[in-house]
Amino acid sequence: TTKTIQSALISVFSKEGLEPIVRQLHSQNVTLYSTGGTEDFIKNLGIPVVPVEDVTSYPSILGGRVKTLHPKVFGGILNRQDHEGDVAQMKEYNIPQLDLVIVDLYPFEKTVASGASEADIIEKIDIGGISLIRAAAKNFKDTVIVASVDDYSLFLDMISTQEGGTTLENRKLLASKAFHVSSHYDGAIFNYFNTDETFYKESVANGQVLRYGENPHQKGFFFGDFEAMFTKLHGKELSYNNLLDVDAAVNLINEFKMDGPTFAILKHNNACGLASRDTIEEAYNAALACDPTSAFGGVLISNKTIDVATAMEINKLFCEVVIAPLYDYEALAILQEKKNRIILIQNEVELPNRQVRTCLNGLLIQDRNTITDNKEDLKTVTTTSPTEQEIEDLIFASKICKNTKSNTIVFAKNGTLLSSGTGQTSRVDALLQAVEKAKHFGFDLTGASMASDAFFPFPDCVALAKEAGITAVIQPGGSIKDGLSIDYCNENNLAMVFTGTRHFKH
Ligand code: 93A
Repeated sequence: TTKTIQSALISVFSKEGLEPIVRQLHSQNVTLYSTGGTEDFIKNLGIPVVPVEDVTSYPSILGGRVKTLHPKVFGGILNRQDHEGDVAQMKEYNIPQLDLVIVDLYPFEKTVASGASEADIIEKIDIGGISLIRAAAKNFKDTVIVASVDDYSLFLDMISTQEGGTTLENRKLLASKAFHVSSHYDGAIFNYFNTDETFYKESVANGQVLRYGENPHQKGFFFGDFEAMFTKLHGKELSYNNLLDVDAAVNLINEFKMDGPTFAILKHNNACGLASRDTIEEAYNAALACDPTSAFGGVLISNKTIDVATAMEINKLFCEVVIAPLYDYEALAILQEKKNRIILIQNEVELPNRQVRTCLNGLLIQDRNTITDNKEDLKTVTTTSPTEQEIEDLIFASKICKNTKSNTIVFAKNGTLLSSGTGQTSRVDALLQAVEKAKHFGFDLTGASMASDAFFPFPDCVALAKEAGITAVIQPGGSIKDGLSIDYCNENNLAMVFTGTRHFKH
């Protein structure tokens, strides 16, 4: 069933596209009510129109800020026609029925974009219009709302095919479009008010203010419970970059929780040294030897208590942060000799299961990568099987690989990271970088193992690895060209295992 329209309130900022609607409504004998500018426009078309002032018995006041905000207007829109009390009050207060509301809001966004002054922008916050839209949309059972020029043709189609009337379905659809307009409009106003300054003021209240962000010209905050994860024993305030490195370090060392003494050195969130040995001092020295150049100013992390001997070795190096589960009393005294060095105890606290980062104008959320490759997951795909030592080294290399920026290739031998290629745009580049680094720091890759965070798209990686002296390879597998890499390995006595788990990290 359609409901005919007998009266309409029209209040539009832009008069564009309005003429055909007004003419159509006039031809249907609809009584038109209107505000100042719109009223003039309709009058100029030679169509009769009632000024809204005649309804309210009030002029437009406060420079137009209050023109439709009146019980006689809102009563006409919000009354329920099947409600006895409403019907009685409409009579009692002499409120005219308003069946249709057409609004085009003050152009708030356009005014902001034009670079207008704050006063001009504030004046373009439509109050009456948005209220008309919300009221008419709320009462869609009885009232039709056209809240945007974009809906003019839809509305005209509706009434011209239904003898000037609308169905309940029509009105509900227009109401939903109207709330879209109003929510977008208020969203734009919120965005205007929610400047960086208000954002940062809120952040100061809730987060930890950092000296700056990634660079000195960027502000930075940390939201989290640092004290739950670490006991800070010494040193300056942690910076934004320190926190990122500490995060990378903790994720990395957690892979070696169950292993013997293991020490890692990180720079720019990647391991530049990592080794497992019988003592933590030996592990530290082996980790440092991997790339002593990068280790300068790095973040150091140990999976075991740091003793005096290790502390004395560490003291020879300039490093930003040292993290360990515990420190021998005298070892701590030694490490504290450097005033700024940050010394942290890593408490036994699980990291959250979800990872969040901004992306475009929203967020990306994902589960933490909790899969650590282990012996049981390995599937040998070559005729040559890896030796027991190689299996150890493959797992060892894979744990480092998982915690290094993609694309990455890791070379390891006897529980030592020999070199890696990190954050390269091609896997071959990562491999070549790793080969070069190993050469540069005097490592012989003969008999070493190689880990790759993702599959090899072509057999070039295994060929280059073989040339460098690699004898065992670990990778997820899953390329359509896996067969070519496997064939190459078989022809050249390389052992290769598949894990089935990709370890991208970006
Ligand atoms: O300043 S307002 O927020 N106060 C009002 O009471 C009011 N009523 C309608 N702006 C108000 N309007 C807006 O005026 C409408 O949303 C429309 O954008 C404009 C139409 O004014 P005119 O018909 O005088 O050109």
